[in-house]
Amino acid sequence: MVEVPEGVTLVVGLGVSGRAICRHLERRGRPFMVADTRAAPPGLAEFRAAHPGIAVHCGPLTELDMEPAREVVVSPGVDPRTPGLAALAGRHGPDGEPRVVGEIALFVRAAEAPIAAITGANAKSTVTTLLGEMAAEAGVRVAVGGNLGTPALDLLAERPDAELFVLELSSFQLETTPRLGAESVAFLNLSEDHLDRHGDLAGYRAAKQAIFRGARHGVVNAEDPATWPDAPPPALERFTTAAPGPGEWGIACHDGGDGPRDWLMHGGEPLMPASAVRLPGRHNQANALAALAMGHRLGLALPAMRGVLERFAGLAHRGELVAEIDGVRWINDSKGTNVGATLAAIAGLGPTLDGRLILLAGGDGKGADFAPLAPPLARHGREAILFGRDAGRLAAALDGALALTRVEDLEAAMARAAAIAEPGDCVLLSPACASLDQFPNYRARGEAFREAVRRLAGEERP
Ligand code: UMA
Ligand code: ADP
Repeated sequence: MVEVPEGVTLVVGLGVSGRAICRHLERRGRPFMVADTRAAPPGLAEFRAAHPGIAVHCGPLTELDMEPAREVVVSPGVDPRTPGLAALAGRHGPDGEPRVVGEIALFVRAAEAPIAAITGANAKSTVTTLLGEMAAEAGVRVAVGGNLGTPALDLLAERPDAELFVLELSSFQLETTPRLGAESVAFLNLSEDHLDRHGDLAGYRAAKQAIFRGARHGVVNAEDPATWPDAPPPALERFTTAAPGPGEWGIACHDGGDGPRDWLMHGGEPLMPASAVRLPGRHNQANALAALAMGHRLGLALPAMRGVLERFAGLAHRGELVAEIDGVRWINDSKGTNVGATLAAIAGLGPTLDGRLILLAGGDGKGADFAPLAPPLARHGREAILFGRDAGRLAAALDGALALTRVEDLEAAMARAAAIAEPGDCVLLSPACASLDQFPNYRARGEAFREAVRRLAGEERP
């Protein structure tokens, strides 16, 4: 048994978040040690070289006596129910703080500017980026990060002058945040994801509900009651893709002088034509409304917010058109890592096609039910080409809906897609699964797709 020295903070996980936690503790002069459940985490030698005096424990957490630790700060990927941690999780120290917390708990204690935070099963990165851009456009010194981009604790050091923090927060991060105390929060939508960690949808929802703790303003999805708070903040607003009720953010027919068409609305106030939002699809208009609702609360000027919505073309790996080759569009939606995201991609694309959809899907399904994909694929799909760990479960769920082919990996899936695609078709990588069984992360999967598309383009047009 290795004993954590009395009063020392234990950092669990030597990844992106764990390293940010170490840097933060170092800046604050707080003694700490590190544990990682892997025998040899990548980058360990570099970490030891950069932090010569810091003890690092590699291996099961049950080998550690954490009792004397001042507190334990876990990385998002580490389940507080992990053997070795579970006994301490849920207990509180003399200061009333839980003994086991995450990176965001440390951030909340140290941050001096207001926080705007976004969670949901999907669209977090898109809405976080939109709101961050809107704030910057409106002249606010804003720092953007969290689950996306720069880890939250690094923002404190990189942007000491920040007037506003805009954070994307995952269920993993929220689960270990006792009280966020944000100025404005949004819970965008809920569909199955991370069930391997949270057990069921109720567990996943409960983790995300933590975003409302101490919030002064909340934005939720009128069409998705799972996003509504159990304990509502003092101010609560709703967005909808239907006509808005009083005070709601929605979409309604309005004549702005050039004939009646759909406009984004705040109650009865027209904000901008829906078609002026550059991101495609109804789901992105919902994302725009959520960002507008938060921005409005934060005092951002409407023209600045409108300008961002008119020009923002989307993040890489989210419905990204990589190329059109011989009339076939190749779209990289590698960030479609759950069923809800893939459904949104199919719903957005399907009706726009002259031909049919060829879906490339598979990977680690995280325990999700793939059955909801069958009806829209029956309507729009030519074939689903399945790869990775859960190809078999996907095939079982889609059986009878459309033609299915199982292959080993993404490369083989793309070769098959190139062979069967007809002009007017769209080849969509939206895997409904995490990538981790075959790739380091979703970005690497998206890059592999892009590379292969470039090679195909080269072959077709020498
Ligand atoms: N580790 C253990 N034991 C475990 C699990 C992990 O020791 O049981 C160790 C790993 O060996 C590794 C480290 O912890 O050394 C990795 O930690 P991590 O899995 O928490 O990942 P980080 O590299 O710290 O990145 C995390 C987020 N990752 C996850 O939540 C899985 C990043 O979100 C985030 O950007 C980063 O912190 C900064 O805040 C990525 C993500 O995939 C983008 N998030 C999920 C998602 O969006 O669906 C939630
Ligand atoms: P997150 O950070 O929550 O994963 P992203 O903005 O990165 O969200 O988008 C992830 C996936 O969700 C992408 O595949 C995207 O096409 C899809 N998506 C975007 N907006 C929505 C929405 N409103 N509902 C469902 N899926 C969406």
